[in-house]
Parts: sequence; structure tokens; C-alpha cells
Amino acid sequence: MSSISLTQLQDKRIVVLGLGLTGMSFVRFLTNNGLSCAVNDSRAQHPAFAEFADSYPECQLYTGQWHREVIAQADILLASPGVDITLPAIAEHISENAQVWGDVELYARLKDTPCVAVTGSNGKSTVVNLLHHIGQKLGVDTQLGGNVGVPVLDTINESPELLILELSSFQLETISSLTPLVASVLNLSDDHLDRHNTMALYTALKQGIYRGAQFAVFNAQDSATMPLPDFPIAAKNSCSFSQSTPASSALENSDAQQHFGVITHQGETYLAKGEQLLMAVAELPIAGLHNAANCLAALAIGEQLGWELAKMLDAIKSYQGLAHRCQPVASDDGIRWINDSKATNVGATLAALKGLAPSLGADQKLYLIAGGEGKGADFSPLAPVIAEHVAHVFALGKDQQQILALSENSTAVDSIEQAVANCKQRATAGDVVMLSPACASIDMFTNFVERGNAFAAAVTDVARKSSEELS
Ligand code: UMA
Ligand code: ADP
Repeated sequence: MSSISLTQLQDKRIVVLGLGLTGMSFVRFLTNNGLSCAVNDSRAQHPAFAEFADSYPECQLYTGQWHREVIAQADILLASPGVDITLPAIAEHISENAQVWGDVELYARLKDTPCVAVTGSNGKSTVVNLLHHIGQKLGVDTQLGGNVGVPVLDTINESPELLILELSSFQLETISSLTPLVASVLNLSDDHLDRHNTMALYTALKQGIYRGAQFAVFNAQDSATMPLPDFPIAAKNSCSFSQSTPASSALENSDAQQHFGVITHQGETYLAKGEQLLMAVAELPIAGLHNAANCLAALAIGEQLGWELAKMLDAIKSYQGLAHRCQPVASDDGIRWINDSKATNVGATLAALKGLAPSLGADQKLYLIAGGEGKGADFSPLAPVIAEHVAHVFALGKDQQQILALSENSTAVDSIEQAVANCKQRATAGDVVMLSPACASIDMFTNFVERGNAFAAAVTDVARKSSEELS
């Protein structure tokens, strides 16, 4: 149930921290509702600041640092996910009685839209987009929101049947009032430790998604995703999935009442519910076993929502997949160029390598382009998988040295273009070249989209140059 009304915000001193997508959505929401606020962004300058001052002259904008006196005066601090509210420059100045809310928390306090909430280290965007696709096919009025790129306050005037939320650990840090119909932690691996410091803290934040949830969907292969006793979701209300565990053993080891897994039958691998075969993995429109797990998670969530299984399976067949996630780049040289720029952590690259390896013939080679801002991660789990599957690694970016150290067969490059040109010299038809960086892109690009686009453009460019040389 919503716990505050807009009138209760009227006499409060509200300070917005960060002026990105979320910060702008806070300001739009507040000013549209006749509420005033101040904004603090710690960047010294940005073109958005002048635009902001023109559009919102009534809002005072403080920049260049965290302004302690502004923070100290706030009754309510509205934090953008990228702002670390535990930084001493912020935390030490928050007044004792002040509230610190993220955008999802403010939304949940104001409005009670039925929702599904999905988190995890990898696969979140794929699963929420797939759920949205299935929902639409089933005629459910679904709406996407959250980390997927849609600040929830921008959707608050709409009343969908179901809000499908992708939540990051940053967002979960400031959420306590959300009551999802179904909540899911898809998987947990090392990510964002430069902000959360320990895996224990990161895991605890992700587990917070189960607070107030009616149903839980967790990964039977990853025990840290199972709801902790702190979140007493009745066993009859939990359901598990996994990309390899057979149903019976998964259920033996957990409280879940149902399991979505995979079963191999007469040499073919199938998605399965319990012992019931549902659909051949080969029929899925998105490749790799990690994507089979994503489909199983979506089916498990849909089942908890009461969606009809046969219709969901039919809907999955027409799902297109998302750009920059193991996405083939067209070329006519016979090489399979794959853009997995969204692999911004070690777990994602591991999944892509392991997911792709079974499709390689004995004489086909796999080349990997990796590196960037490693966010303090431990890259060592990649070494054995690279040794087993990768012919050569091209390393770039801030944490290039750590990537080079993973394999003797590795070369330093200065740019994506240089990496692609090197791969083109080595690879022959049938080989695979994959950009799957295991790192964030911010040391060299604005975001993973720009990095993926640079890769695709470089592939097109080398193909053009080599056909010019031939003609
Ligand atoms: N800022 C400061 N000081 C800081 C940090 C940030 O002033 O120390 C300011 C920046 O200067 C900028 C603003 O805060 O003006 C940026 O805010 P933000 O980083 O919270 O980014 P938004 O534009 O609001 O986008 C956020 C999410 N970004 C992050 O969590 C980093 C987006 O997820 C999300 O789509 C959007 O809200 C809507 O919910 C992106 C992301 O990279 C995709 N998420 C991470 C991930 O998926 O790994 C968590
Ligand atoms: P997120 O929104 O959590 O970043 P995405 O669906 O955008 O997840 O996928 C990001 C990357 O993670 C992909 O490029 C792929 O390499 C990897 N990935 C996708 N699904 C999974 C999964 N279930 N387990 C591990 N890695 C995955």
C-alpha cells in the first residue's frame, strides 16, 4: 500500500543527488506536481547544467562537489543510483531525521502498481525484455521500468496491469517499500565491488529484492540467490530454475515447489518444467545456454503470475533478443563476428564463452577482445575458460595488463579498431571473433552501446577494406 501522499512532500526540503536520467526524472516529477527542490551534482561542468538552469530556473543547482550545507538541510534526499550515498562526503552530512530514497522507493511510497522485480549480476535486461514481450503477446498491459533505462517516475502517470522492473544493486540500496508480486535474483557473480567493497554486501543488497515479495524465483545452481530466512517467503510461493540441474535434484536441495530446468532426451536438450519437456533449446531465438537459463527464469516468473505456459512458449519463439548481447554482426567473410559489449563483468564473459563454445567445430577458432574498466574485479576465473576455448586474446583499456596476464596467447591493442584488424588477419571463415570485454566501457567510451557500435563499425570497415584489396 502506498505510504505517502504528494501533500506530505509539500513542506519538505528536498535535495536531488545527481543530474543524469534519474535526477532529471526526479526534477520533472517534482516540478510537474508543484514541488520544489535543489539539485547537487558533483561534476564540475556539463552541458546539461546550462540547459537545466534554463528549463528549471526555480531549482537551485549546486555543482563541482557534494555541498555539505545543502545535504545537511535536506528533509528528503532523492539519490540517483550512480551516486554512492555511503561516501563520507555525503553520509557524514545527512541529518539524523532525513529520509534517503531512490526513484523506485519514491514511486513505491506514492503508488501501488502491481509489479515484478528482477535483479542479478547478468541477464536482467534480457529477462525483463523477454517478460515484457511475453506479456504483450498474452495481451497483458505490461510496462518496463528501472535499470533497463526507464526511470520509473517517468511512468508514474500510467497505470499498467503489470510494471516489470529491472533493479540494480545501486537501486536496491535505497529501496525498502516495494512489494513485488514476484521477485527474482537471477545469478550472483563479482560486480560493482569498487562501490560495494565485498561480495557479502553486494549479495545482501541483491537479496533485498525479496523483502515484501509474494513469490520468489531463484537460481537452483546459485545458492546465494535463494531467499534468506530474513525474507520469509512461504516455500509454496517459491520456484527455481537452472540451466543444467535436473528437476528432482534441484528440488531435493531447496524449498522450491517447482523447478524449470533442462533435460537431455534422445540426444536433444529441452527446456523442462519438472519432468515435462517444453521446447528444444535449439528452437530458442537467443543463443547460448545462459540464454536458455534466461528463458527458464522468464517462464518461472510468468508461471507465478498465472500466465499460461503453452502461450508463453509460443511467445518466446518470436523474441528478437537485445542488441550488444551476443549479437551477430553481419559480414560476408564467413567469420562469425559477435558483439557482446554488454558483458561488463567477468560472469557475463564467462557465460558468453561457455555458451558459445559448444557451437564451435573442432577446427574453428575463437578470438576474444576484452578489457576496459574492471571495477576492481578478480579476473582469474576467466583464465581456465580462455585456456580451454580461446585461440588468442586482444586486450585493451584501463585494465589491459590484468587481461593480458590471463593467457600467454594475448596481445595488447590500443583500440577496438586495432583489435578487429588483428583478428581479421588471424581468423578464417568459420572462426568466431567476439567482443566480450568483462569490463565496463567508461574508460574509453560513453557507454557499452557506443563500444558495441564501434566494434560493428570496425568489422564493416575491415570487410570493406579487404574486399577493396581483392578487387
Ligand atoms: N553523479 C555525481 N557524482 C557521482 C556519481 C554520479 O554527480 O559520484 C552524477 C553524474 O554526474 C550524473 C548523474 O549523477 O549527472 C548520473 O546519475 P547515475 O549514474 O545514477 O545515472 P542515470 O543517468 O540516472 O542512470 C541510472 C542508471 N545508471 C547507473 O546506475 C550508473 C542507469 O543504469 C539506469 O538505466 C537509469 O538510472 C534509469 O533507472 C545504467 C547502468 O549502467 C544502464 N547501470 C549499472 C549496470 O547495469 O551495471 C548499475
Ligand atoms: P544485465 O542487464 O544484467 O547486464 P543483459 O541481459 O543485458 O544483463 O546481458 C548482459 C551480458 O551478460 C550479456 O552480454 C551476456 O554476455 C551475459 N549474460 C546474459 N544472460 C546471462 C546469464 N543468465 N548468466 C550469465 N551471463 C549472462
